[in-house]
Amino acid sequence: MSRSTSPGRWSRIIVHADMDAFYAAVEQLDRPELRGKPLLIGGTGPRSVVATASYEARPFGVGSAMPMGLALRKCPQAIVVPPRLARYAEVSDRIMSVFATFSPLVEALSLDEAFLDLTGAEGLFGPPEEMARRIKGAVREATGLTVSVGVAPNKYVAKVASDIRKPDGLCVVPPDGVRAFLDPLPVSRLWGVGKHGEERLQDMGLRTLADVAAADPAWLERRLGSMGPHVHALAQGIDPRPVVPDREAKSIGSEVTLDDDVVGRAAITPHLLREADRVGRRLRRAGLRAGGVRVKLKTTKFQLLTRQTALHPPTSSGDVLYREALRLLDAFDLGVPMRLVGLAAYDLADAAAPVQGELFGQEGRERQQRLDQAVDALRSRFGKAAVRRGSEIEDEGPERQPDRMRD
Ligand code: DCP
Ligand code: MG
Repeated sequence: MSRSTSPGRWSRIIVHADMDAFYAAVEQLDRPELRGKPLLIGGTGPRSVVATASYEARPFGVGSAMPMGLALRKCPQAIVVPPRLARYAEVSDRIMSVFATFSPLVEALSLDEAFLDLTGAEGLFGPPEEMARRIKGAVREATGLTVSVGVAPNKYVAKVASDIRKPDGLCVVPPDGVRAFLDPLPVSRLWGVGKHGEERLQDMGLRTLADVAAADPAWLERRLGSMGPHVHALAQGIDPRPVVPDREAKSIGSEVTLDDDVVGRAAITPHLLREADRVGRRLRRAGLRAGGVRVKLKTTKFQLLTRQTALHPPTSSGDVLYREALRLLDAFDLGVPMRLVGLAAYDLADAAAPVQGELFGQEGRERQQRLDQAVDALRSRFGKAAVRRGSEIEDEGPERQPDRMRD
């Protein structure tokens, strides 16, 4: 059967869906009096940062990760709303269930975004644009919220496409339109490059993706190392990575490409702590315990290094993951600069299942569980910054160390 689809043949149909101003949109949904108003979601403490800003606040130049104080100076009329993570997780579950009605291949990247592989699903949902419309409609119906959707032949292009017409965006990039779509975009649109990489590309006189695509690959590799072939492929719209469904996921991981490369143990540990906390929360939310933890580092030369260890007993505690991850750090050569720090929990099992051979230490484990639950509850009421661990406080050095609470 030859279907003459004029926009070129779709080898794959990949959708990227990303909720608009997610935390802020949920607050406006639940509290109608906040609709149409500039909102900053976050705490108000001296170290608080903005989790997200409603679209009404964004013209003032505020957004995610900005210190709250600065955001309030830029947009003094904004209403500050503390985050309610448990509620966002609940809405997220509903969104992911909607996605699951479109494809068995759904890969969630965070609470509010996912890739869907809809290759071969035209018979069910129509051509790509119709697929996107249906997904947006179904999310709106299930949650009352808007989602921006990009459809393209691969993940990278779909992700850029979902972002480009936000909010409530719908952007389809057919196979023969990929180059024209990417060409004029700035190099900041490249994936996994970070601020440093972006500056290096600028220094090399490369401003747009067309510049990168047209550059000599050997020269790119000489100047950028293994980042060269990576950016050259992306700039041409080439990205063969598959959509990996989470339900089959054998691990729960979290990682960040850092804005600034880090060297040495002391610079890496704060990132590891954050990732361990995040993975612990995700384990607890999913009702799982991990029988192993893995640390992943990527050097600035794109060399991927991993070390892992089994956990006895299995755990869902961020503290325990962090402690074991710290021990794993000893097995790395930390003298080279790193661009990515990640942590994954693997060997996952239902947290309700009994742990074999664990009679002793039960009490300590329950105490740790209660502590973790209390931290989760506080953070969902007051934001991540509300509760900090002793190890985070130590990282600041003695001059800023507050009085310790006695245990
Ligand atoms: N988030 C956060 N801290 C960040 C970035 C995001 O806590 N540095 C949270 C708040 C966001 C949610 O994750 O609402 C989703 O992140 P997005 O990057 O998708 O941002 P939004 O959904 O808020 O806005 P957009 O419409 O740009 O997607
Ligand atoms: Mg979003």
